[in-house]
Amino acid sequence: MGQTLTEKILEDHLVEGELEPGEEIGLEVDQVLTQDTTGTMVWLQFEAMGIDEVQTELAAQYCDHQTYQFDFKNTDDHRFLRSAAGTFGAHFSRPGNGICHQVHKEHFAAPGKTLLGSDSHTPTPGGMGQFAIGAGGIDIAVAMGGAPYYTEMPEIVNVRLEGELPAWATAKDVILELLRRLTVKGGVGKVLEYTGPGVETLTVPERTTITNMGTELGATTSIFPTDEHTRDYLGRLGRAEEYVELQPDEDAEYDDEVVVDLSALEPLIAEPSMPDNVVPVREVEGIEVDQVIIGSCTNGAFEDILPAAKMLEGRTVNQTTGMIVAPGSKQSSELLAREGWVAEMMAAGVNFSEATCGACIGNGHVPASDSVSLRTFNRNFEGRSGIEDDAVYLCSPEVATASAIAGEIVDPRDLAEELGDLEDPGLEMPEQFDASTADLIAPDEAPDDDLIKGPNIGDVPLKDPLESELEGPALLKMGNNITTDHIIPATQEILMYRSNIERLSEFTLSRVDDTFADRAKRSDGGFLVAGQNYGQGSSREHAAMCPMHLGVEGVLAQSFARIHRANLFNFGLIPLLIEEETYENIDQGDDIEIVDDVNAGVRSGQKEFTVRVNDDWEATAVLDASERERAILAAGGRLPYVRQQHEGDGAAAPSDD
Ligand code: MIC
Ligand code: SF4
Repeated sequence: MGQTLTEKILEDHLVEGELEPGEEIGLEVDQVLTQDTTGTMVWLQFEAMGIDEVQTELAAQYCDHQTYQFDFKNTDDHRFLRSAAGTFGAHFSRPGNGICHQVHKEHFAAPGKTLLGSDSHTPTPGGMGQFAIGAGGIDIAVAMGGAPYYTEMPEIVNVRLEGELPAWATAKDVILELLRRLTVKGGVGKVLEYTGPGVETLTVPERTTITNMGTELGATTSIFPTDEHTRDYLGRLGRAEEYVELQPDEDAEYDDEVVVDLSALEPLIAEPSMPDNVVPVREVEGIEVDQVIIGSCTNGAFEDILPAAKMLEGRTVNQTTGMIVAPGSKQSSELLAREGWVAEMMAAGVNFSEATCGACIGNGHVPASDSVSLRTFNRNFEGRSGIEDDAVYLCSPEVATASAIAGEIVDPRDLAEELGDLEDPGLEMPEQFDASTADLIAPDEAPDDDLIKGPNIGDVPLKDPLESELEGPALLKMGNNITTDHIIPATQEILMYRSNIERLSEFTLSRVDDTFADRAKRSDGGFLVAGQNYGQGSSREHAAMCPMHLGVEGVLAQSFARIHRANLFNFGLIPLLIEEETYENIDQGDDIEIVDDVNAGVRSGQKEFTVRVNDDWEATAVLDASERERAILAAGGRLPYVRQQHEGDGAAAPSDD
């Protein structure tokens, strides 16, 4: 039987386990990336493991999420990160140089290699044939120490692309169409592997828009084969020698198949406040638009901004609409500036931002109250833009620009008909992505060789080993699809405490119930109760670390998102699966007791635990975990576990198996 592309790359990197869906596999990690809001914990954990130097082929530290400094805290974080990159041997991308996924794509992403990143959109370079996975920070620290990355072998879905995109339909519409069909939990436990004749009609930047936003489906990763487009793109980046041909076998067998006819697509848009709320743009035409932003790691590259610039040539942005371009990388801005496009856009009424995540997580450009914001981003979770009652729509740069011109949501096909001289700008790349690398510091050029810790850099929180008796109230009952933005919001006033868990914990679940942190602190332990897909969204391990810090002992949910589930183990919180009926019958405030000896049960491989509620009724909760995950949980989390292993076998930390 032939192999899928995923199986080929995984087989090349497999150090433990078998490539059977559901089995735990250990993978060799070639590259890692981390960013500023997850990176401080990564390096503090790396330091705590006592390793002197990064062991992977390549490590890169980006400063992208929080580049507007409101006081010293984030500047301290950035200085610490520069010093950590220098001390331990990682590339350092200075604040303002761009968003990790875009800069990584430009400089380091390589077909056939594995990449692990402490950001959920790490799968972006899957569009160039890289097998890239998002994970929690401690997973990155452990991988940098040379240990394999363990995960469940996903099912492999064949996303077969047929036909060719018609005018004004874009790569963004391909992924929005998949979200419309599969929903935000449709990809959990799956790799989406793109095949079919439609693949060769898409350039690499189009493919990376699709793989980037595959994260919104909950997928482990998404990947395209490599071909002449990949070779061409690497050539333009000046890295032609890194091209490797990667294709699935013709008789490869997949676990499932989804067919998308590109020629049947039209401009689509995700309505507030979930990326799978997708409808044709024509269905929402006429809604007044207050703000338009082009940017983010999904559609913030040179190739995404240029179409907007072309559409705006000789035109202006509507007077009641503010338009911002936030480039994904400084390289993109530099190239656009050299070709004169920045000036053209400014003349049309566009404000140019520095290359940052910024507005994507409510850091600047917060929309006005009761207003509509159209963004080319990947997430529109409620409140993420920095204001609670936001109305954020997600769309392509073409739809965003057309709407900025019209001042209301408009399908560019209709605007083109009305204006008579507006043409689909298509996608154009520079001959060479030839720009300054002054903001990228290689390990052998690093100015620091010692860690610089200002007052904002706290300690890594640690938990005691798992107890035998777990009992406490249901501290909070939540619904389906609770995001990590609900658990630990990422907006400016909160983001600045990412290195200070004591302070950050005060914001835990404040978006659901602002009395939660206080109540949890005062309670002697307790549980969180949730519906389906708990913890979807980001990789931020703070969403497990902060509840742990507040004394939460476990989460009872109908299902978990992949990265958050791993983070719960990594911080010693037991993730238990409950049936819908149990979920329905538990009320907030109910007393929950796990009847069994939890520590012994977790260690011995016990799957079913009895949960007694209010000393009145009982239900079964399931711990679906590998032997390794159980050992981590019993130890009180990953760092205590790694230390235990280290002490146990005398090996250089981190021995993680
Ligand atoms: C996001 O898009 O939600 C973030 C902010 O990039 C996060 C990382 C973080 O919370 O620091 C992610 O995607 O993992
Ligand atoms: Fe940054 Fe937004 Fe991309 Fe996350 S999704 S990496 S916040 S641009």
